[in-house]
Amino acid sequence: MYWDKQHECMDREALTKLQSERLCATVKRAYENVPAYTKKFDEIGLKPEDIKGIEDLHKIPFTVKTDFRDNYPFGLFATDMDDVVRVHASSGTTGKATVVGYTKNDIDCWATMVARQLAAGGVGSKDIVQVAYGYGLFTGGLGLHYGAEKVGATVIPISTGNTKRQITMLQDMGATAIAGTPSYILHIGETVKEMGIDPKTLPVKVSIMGAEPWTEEMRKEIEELLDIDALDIYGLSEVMGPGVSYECLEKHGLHINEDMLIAEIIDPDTGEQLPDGKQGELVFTSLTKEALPLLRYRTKDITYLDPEPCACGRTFKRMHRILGRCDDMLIIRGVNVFPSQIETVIFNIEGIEPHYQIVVDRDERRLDDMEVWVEVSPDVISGEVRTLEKLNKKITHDLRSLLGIGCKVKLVEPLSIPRSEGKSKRIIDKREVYK
Ligand code: DLL
Repeated sequence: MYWDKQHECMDREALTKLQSERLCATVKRAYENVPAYTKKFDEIGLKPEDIKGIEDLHKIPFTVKTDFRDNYPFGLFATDMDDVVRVHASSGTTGKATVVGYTKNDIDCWATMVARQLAAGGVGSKDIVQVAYGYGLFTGGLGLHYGAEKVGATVIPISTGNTKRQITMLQDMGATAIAGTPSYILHIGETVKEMGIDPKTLPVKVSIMGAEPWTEEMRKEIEELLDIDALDIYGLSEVMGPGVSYECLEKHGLHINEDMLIAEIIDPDTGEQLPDGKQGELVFTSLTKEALPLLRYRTKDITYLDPEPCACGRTFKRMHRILGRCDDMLIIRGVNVFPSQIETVIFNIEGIEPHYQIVVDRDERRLDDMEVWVEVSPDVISGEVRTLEKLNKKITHDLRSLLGIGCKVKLVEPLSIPRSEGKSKRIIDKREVYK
């Protein structure tokens, strides 16, 4: 099932022409309205007129996450705030969030992206979609919500958490599709099993899952537990939110919404463009975004592109599921966490040595569990237990308020965290999420 066959199955020549036209308009808009882009272009003597089509893309300087921090909160917006109807935010690398904005038209384009995903999973106006992504500054909840409304489905905006209630809703309201992070849907599936419910009695037939890395093994498990098709949806706030690319029922890579975005793969070390099929860092340029035009945004996600047409008939290039990151960002229960954020908290607290380690695993419910080990100074460790407890509470509290998720803190003796001679090993991730 297609939502927008005209674009999703466009021939390559027409698509390239459309991309080139839209690229020129985007470059002009960014250069004329966003001082950060004017500066980037002027510094290398590049004029918007020098960009005549996608063949000139490589001339454009990259945009990176720190550009958001440097222009916090609205400095990268290309429209008046009068035209911005929504903002979302995701984690920055330190204390400041990455803020993104949308005009009415941007929201409509985004909903179209998600509608394409839903239709590709067989979801239409007769369906009921339970949205179990978080609603709020995170783009997951509202992103799926607007896409589901666009296809005319009935939305259950339940948000995340309260698993038993999720299952009751699935039973009582008869949702035919569910959207959420793969680890959460897996947890729902396992709870269904524990409760002795036969998945065949649930009308749900498909799940739309993303926001964090997952594996083919997880797909099989979820499909068996809930007797459904499990599809991968990719996206990031800076570029739009969920729906940047989407899987069809062939389950063979994610179609990139190429009429609204240009995807490139680059060598993360040299910045050189790499040919289709070669693994590297994924980079996006927006083609329709009004509030926040983005030129060559480096996602830090690693994958490769497949230009072969898919058996489903869509011509949009596919990206392989995300294979890793070229930075140290972790995704814990769908929330992006940078070790530098943890460092910001820890280094601002007295009585602590500048040594820490982050240990990530899955708990008995298969949900992510993060523990931060922090070295305390010799006088604190030999002091009163009460002082240690207070310190632990303070770190736990400060981490929760900066990261937006809870984690356990373990205070350890001075010198107990291994010192390394090169790059310190800050993260021990036992989850094996990239395969
Ligand atoms: O996670 C948007 C989203 C919401 C996507 C719901 C899909 C579903 P951010 O919070 O900005 O946005 O995080 C973006 O999450 O750069 C990837 O590293 C990771 N990510 C997102 N989707 C996938 C996926 C949302 N399907 C960051 N597979 C991205 C692997 C994913 N990683």
